[in-house]
Amino acid sequence: MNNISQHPSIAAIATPIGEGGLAVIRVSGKDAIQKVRDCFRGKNLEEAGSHTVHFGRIVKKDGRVVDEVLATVFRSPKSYTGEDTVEISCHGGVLVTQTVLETILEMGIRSAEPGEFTQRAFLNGKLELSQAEAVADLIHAKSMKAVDAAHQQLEGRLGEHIRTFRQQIIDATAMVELELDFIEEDVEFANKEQLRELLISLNREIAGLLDTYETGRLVKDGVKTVFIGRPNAGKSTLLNTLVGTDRAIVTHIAGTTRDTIDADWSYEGLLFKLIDTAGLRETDDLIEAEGVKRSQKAFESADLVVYLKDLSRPLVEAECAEIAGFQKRVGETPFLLVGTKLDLRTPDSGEDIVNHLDVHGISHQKTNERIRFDLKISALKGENIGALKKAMKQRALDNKDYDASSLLVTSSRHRDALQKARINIKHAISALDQGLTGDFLSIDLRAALKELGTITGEITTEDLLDSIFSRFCIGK
Ligand SMILES: Nc1nc2c(ncn2[C@@H]2O[C@H](COP(=O)(O)OP(=O)(O)OP(=O)(O)O)[C@@H](O)[C@H]2O)c(=O)[nH]1
Ligand SMILES: [Mg+2]
Repeated sequence: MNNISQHPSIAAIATPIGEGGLAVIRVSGKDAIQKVRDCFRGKNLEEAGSHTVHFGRIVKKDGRVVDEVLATVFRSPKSYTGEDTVEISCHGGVLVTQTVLETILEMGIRSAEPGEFTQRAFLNGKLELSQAEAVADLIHAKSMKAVDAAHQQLEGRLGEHIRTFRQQIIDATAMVELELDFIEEDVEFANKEQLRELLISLNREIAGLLDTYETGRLVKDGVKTVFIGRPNAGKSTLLNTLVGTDRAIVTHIAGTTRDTIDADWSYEGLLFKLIDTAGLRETDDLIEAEGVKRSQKAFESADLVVYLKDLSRPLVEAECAEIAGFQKRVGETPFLLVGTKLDLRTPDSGEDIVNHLDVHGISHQKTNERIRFDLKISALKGENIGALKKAMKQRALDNKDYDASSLLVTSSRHRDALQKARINIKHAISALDQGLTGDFLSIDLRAALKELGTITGEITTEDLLDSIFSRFCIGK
């Protein structure tokens, strides 16, 4: 590592604030080892080798012992940040930990900003930007699938793809620009057909990566799943059944749930952010009316909508229209129509609505598939709950599942950059097809190169780095 720069030292508590067996304080920077040595009674840390651990005491300037600790020394460049680093493991009390940190700060070290250690690691070339972002994703991961996706990115697999794309564009740009240099001589260096093939294949590969984003986003953030339906349909009962606790109040009274209720639930490694809502109905009750408004709002931002219809009640035309309305409004959003209280089903619950309406002379066209249930369940008896879980996952991921080794684009920042790069490549292809001169091609190719460079961090701005690293916790 030859591009390491050591900045003024920073320190922060790297473990969560709270009582625990141990806490870790991280100190990194050009005089980190010397400054910690000044408040450490034990081995002279300035003489300690890299990756060695030393028992000692942290002592205030007035000689008061703060705690017995273990200090691990990492010497530049072999540390997380690339700088000289000391990690101090102390007893995990809130006050003890804070006093150890304070003592270190009193030696003339400043507190680290959120993500500053990782930012230094990036600036010192220890991590690419997409890898640094994966560190935050890993910390925030709430499901095993999110952990897997973060690991793939942390291992640099996204970076590898991006570097390959960039290299191909650099080669293409070089061909085009070389030709421009010799424009007077009418020399053709770039084989147009070869160049076109290269750009088309790049376009396809970027599109392939972009295709993983929808799944990647759901894997990383969780599937926002909204249960809607009429009062008493069994929405809260289903939420409680899935999460396995009495999270939401359930009663036989219609209109029990007034506000939206959230609960996290994982299925086969995928996080679902379940949202139970107030049953939909016209009401004069101010509180309930506000609840119904919130149900609608939750519905609008859902990744998966589950409409619950009580099978113990006859289907009325108004609900039939309501279901059709929802199916229309969800558009592309995955939707499941689920019949509930299967154990209490009545013959005219809507299951056979097509036939039922036929008897009354209403045309097939109007009712066609409007009330075809995806599933019928009894949350109370546990009937078909396994099938529902499976259907929720399949519908949310559009039947696409990925294993732990799949590379997924999980960040909207990366998606945006890939989309822009792709647009530039498409422009370059049409410039080629229209027989435009190389300088047009070169502009498009360079723009694509720049977009891809922002993913790995070859191209950055201060604002971009600030917005990325402010997502981190202090001490990371
Ligand atoms: N027999 C039977 N009863 C059920 C089932 N699911 C829910 N119930 C009952 O139906 C009633 C209403 O259930 P809730 O879960 O509160 O219904 P909800 O859709 O949340 O109702 P609101 O909050 O009023 O919108 C309760 O008495 C539940 O015990 C089921 O599968 N079978
Ligand atoms: Mg409820």
